[in-house]
Amino acid sequence: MTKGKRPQSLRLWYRQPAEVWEEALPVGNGRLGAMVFGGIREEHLQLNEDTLWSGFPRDGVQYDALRYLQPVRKLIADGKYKEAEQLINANMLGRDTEAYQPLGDLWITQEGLGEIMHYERELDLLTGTAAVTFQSDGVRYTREVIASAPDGIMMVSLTANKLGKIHASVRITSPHPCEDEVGEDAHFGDSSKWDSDNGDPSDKPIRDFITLTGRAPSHVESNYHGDHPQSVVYENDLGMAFAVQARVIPEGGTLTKGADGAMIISGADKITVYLTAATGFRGFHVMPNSDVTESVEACQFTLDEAISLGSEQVRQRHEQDHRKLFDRVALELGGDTLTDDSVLPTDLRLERYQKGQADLGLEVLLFQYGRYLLMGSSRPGSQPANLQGIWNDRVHPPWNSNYTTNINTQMNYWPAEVCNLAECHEPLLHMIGEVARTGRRVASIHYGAQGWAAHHNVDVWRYAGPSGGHASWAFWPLGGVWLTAHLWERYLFTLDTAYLAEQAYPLMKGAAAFCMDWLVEGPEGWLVTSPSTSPENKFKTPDGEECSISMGSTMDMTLIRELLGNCIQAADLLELDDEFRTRCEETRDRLMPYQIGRHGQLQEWFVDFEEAEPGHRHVSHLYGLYPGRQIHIRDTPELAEAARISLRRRLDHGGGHTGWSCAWLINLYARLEDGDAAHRYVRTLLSRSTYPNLFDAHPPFQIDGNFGATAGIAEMLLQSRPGELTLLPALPTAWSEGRVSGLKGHGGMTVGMEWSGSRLVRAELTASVQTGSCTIRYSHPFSADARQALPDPEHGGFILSWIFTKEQEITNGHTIIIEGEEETI
Ligand code: FUC
Repeated sequence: MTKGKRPQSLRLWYRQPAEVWEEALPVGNGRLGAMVFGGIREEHLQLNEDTLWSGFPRDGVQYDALRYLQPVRKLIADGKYKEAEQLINANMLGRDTEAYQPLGDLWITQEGLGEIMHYERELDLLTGTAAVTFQSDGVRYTREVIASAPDGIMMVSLTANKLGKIHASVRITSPHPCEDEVGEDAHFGDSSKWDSDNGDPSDKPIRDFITLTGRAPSHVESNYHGDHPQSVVYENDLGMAFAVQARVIPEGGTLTKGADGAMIISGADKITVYLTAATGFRGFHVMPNSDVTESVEACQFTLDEAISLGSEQVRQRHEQDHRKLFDRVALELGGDTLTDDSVLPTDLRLERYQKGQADLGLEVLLFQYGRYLLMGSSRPGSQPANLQGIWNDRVHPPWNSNYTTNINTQMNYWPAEVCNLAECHEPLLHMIGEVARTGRRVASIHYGAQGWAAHHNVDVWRYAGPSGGHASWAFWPLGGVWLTAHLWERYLFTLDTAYLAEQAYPLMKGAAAFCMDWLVEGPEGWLVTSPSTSPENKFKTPDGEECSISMGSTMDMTLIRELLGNCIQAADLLELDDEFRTRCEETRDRLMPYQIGRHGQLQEWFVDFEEAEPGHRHVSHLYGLYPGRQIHIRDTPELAEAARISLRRRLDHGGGHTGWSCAWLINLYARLEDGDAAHRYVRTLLSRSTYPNLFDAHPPFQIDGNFGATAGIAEMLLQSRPGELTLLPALPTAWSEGRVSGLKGHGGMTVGMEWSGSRLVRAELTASVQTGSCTIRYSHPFSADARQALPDPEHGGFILSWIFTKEQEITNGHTIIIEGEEETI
């Protein structure tokens, strides 16, 4: 739909190198990541490999915990919440997760440069390339960095527009104890044989390498208060081995070994650095290899393969693979009249925006950046994106850079399906299967329950028990339940029943089995969770004490209601498990319902407690509005209104103040179909919580806000629920002109739309399913293939039901063309 129109620029660019990490530019292939600083005399790539974590598989279950479950439940039933909390804090918590680790740093020092002119560095989202260009003594130098998924490597190319001008040294360091080895001296007359597409790798002496090997910490102990004298522990023969290898291929010039583990290249026309890494990770349940040999061999193998292709082919293969995913969704806002703000460097553009200037192109950039980051940190076969995606420079990262499953990990994947990156969702879906395995023992030993349970923190070892610390965050056995929503969502987008039967349903069923055992009878015979928290929030007890523990938090009840409903539907579809299905139904009917509190708000706890922090950043009780679908402005208007009031109260008390929390607001207001409010929080996020490299700030960096923003922008343009697609449900006034293509809806729909004067002009819906029906909804009149949409007298707006048939597929390939119509009043 974008044919013939000028595409808005999709690059981040700057006129100076990054001084700090939050200014550097990320590249990633799902497994390997780098932050590119773009220094002039010294280029710095801070490196990551996604399996490099501290620790090893350790039993985390607390055999003692179950002793306290009944006493705690009794205290709660007696209204002694604070005592219950104290008992949990003392006896029912666990230990913290291990920490995601930095790998190392690649340094390329460029010698022989004079005065520098015309410096620029950029990240081109379209091609997935970070680049630096500058001029010195009449020579134009260029560096390009890519992280290639098809070839499993990173590649840095240094070129100049005059021959023999590149003098550089290359070295690798690591924050971990390590050793390096540099290949022997070599001199190359005919450099072409080092980088040809036809070369046989076995002919090439492997003397141009730097290999750095080491081991990750055997443990990183939480040290929020800085009171642990040795929180990072390296023990002999424990801890995951890793290897990083770089091979430096110059064209022309000489290559010698430097004194400090560096490789020195003089007078080259071009230098290509191929880099890869491997670790001793062998699976979440297996001791990692602490010996580096296999990791080194893996690096050598990967680099041999890539070098045999040659730099040009590697680059082409990368770009092709990158564009195959990235190009699926195009978004433009502002129409042809938009001034091209991309003539301004991104940091200055952001500053201007923060002062109140409009810049729709920057909002588009934020949207597409989220897609870029998901592609960079989560690809089939990789680990899921953690709190920092894949990019972390600290041995002791904030919150261990782990998988925080009481909002953050899930938010990372909100954009995956709707933004047409379904394969990037896979690492999360795969992780759920692994957490279900560790979580089975947790359910049984901690709670005497069947099925599986996970709490709010998970790591590469799939720790599923409660963390240490305080019950308000650590005691939340419903993390796994929330994760299973992603399995069902994947089904709704694809309608793939084989996937549902083989992967999703067994895991959903296990989580539901836990829930049904976990529920107890509460007030008025309703089934409730007990003990229960509303993630990280606290209420005031009748004695005025701040407390997190009670029963039946709205979040818990919502998640369980949703999961049981999903299981019922799945069992129906798959024609399985009659008895289990009936149990799900009977349980669901007895769950404590939503309650509306004294302010008209959606109640967060089973009693209308006073909130300890009314502006708290979590809005867990609004899960049913987004990402859940139990609360809907048309189906449950009273609950939607109560949710709106809850949201208002949170904001009036300073809520939404951090990156991810603000990003959640965009999605919630999109579901309330309040486009201007949703847009206000797009603006707030960019103005208040965004670093110069457009990374989300939850100080320091946390990637969830980037992903939440991308999902929110999509949610403003298209909403799906089973059997219904709503077009432009929350279009803000500021986005009166625009077009989007490639968004995904439930039921295998791909949606493109063009609008002008805040009204839909044309939409194109293509279904990948064979048969089925879908209601298309839009707030104004429209027609589809000469059929007029009908007014919806009950809810307002216009609807049109479409039935897909085999015959229709033959004539139009299941594409529906929709046209916006004039209002006829
Ligand atoms: C949740 C949030 C914190 C932080 C952490 C990683 O616990 O409450 O703000 O984002 O995750």
